[in-house]
Amino acid sequence: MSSPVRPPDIAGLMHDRLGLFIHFGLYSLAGRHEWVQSFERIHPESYRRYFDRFDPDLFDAADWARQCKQAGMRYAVLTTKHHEGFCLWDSAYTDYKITNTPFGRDLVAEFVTAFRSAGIKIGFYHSLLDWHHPDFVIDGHHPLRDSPDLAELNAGRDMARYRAYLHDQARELLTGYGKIDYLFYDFSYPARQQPHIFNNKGAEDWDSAALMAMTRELQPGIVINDRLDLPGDLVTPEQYQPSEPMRRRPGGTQGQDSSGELVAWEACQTINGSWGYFRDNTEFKSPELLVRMLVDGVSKGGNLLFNVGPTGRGTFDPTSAQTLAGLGAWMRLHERAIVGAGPSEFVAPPDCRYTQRGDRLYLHLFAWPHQHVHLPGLAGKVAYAQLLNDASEITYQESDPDREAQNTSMGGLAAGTLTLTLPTRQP
Ligand code: FHN
Repeated sequence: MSSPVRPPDIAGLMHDRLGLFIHFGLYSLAGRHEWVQSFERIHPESYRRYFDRFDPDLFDAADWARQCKQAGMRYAVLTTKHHEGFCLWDSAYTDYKITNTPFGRDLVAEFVTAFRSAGIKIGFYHSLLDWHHPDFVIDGHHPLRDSPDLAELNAGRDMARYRAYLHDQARELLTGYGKIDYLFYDFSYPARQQPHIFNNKGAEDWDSAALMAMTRELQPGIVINDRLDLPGDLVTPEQYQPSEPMRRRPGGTQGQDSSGELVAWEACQTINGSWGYFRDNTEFKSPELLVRMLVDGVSKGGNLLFNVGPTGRGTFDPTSAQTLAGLGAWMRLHERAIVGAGPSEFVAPPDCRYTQRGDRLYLHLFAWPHQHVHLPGLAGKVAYAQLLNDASEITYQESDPDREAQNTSMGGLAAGTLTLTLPTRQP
């Protein structure tokens, strides 16, 4: 009888609030999207040109970890294998792996060593799709989907053999690299979700129940996402910000309604519109926008996982590096309003968000200078107020209960985040 599996450490991951997503693979050499093989229907023999030239000679896991930590990020999620099927570790189950390229090293091992020694939690992204594997049944996403001999190609493919490969590789990753904190499997497209895609794939195709059980058994406490076509430990909205705290509807589906119980969620977001390195994409989100997305997310009980797609040389491009550095400059002064913080019971004023950690209520001003900010419901509850960035005191007035609704008013604000100490405890 195996020992009971330890529950996932969801609270620990949600405490961290901010993580780094890293999409790196052969597509990084194409420099125009991680789906380039599918979008351009590149035949595997032609796509081999990237494998033969894959040599990120400037890759330095310690430098990635340093930039991640300086950005205030507490966990990182690396693509061990994306849909292209190329493995960033020395897998025993395929030759389509990084150790057979000119680079020749196990990048996953170096990532784990460097990030763990930097005190950053380890997350693995692992693709359920595999456009390289000979048994993966060609579907509506596959690069060979328009082949004239599609039926003949699929006749020899065996998803049972593919499932064994999928589980064997997951086991390699879950047993060969020490403690893994988070597994981001990606992604399922059952007919009910993507009816327009032929040869859909869902929980049965992956044997998701067995994959989740194995994951939990091999990595006690690991957090698993919600893309195995089964309910996960957290919900992972992609490229959008939920407008309300997320809830799990009866029956396990997730969404934003008033019925289900609150559920942990993590929004994954690109910083320039592309997950993989995209040379010609200049549409970067500013550090200020990333801060607002982060504050907004935490105010609704969620995490933010911001993505970088390293170049084919193995570095973060200059704009991505600058963006992370700008986020880190804000986090250095405001971390306590984010890490370990969450939603408040109080309703924030317009153009503001509240995050709360214990007896500290953080008022984030998204528009200023505010000449006057009314804080409904806080009259008599604020013991002290200061700007978070420099700890300078903020004076405020309590309204007269006989003359108007109970209000605490802040005058002459000029900066982004205030710390309001709620009970009568002196700071
Ligand atoms: O198809 C992938 C995509 O390339 C990227 O990895 C994102 C990240 O969450 N997941 C899938 C799309 O939902």
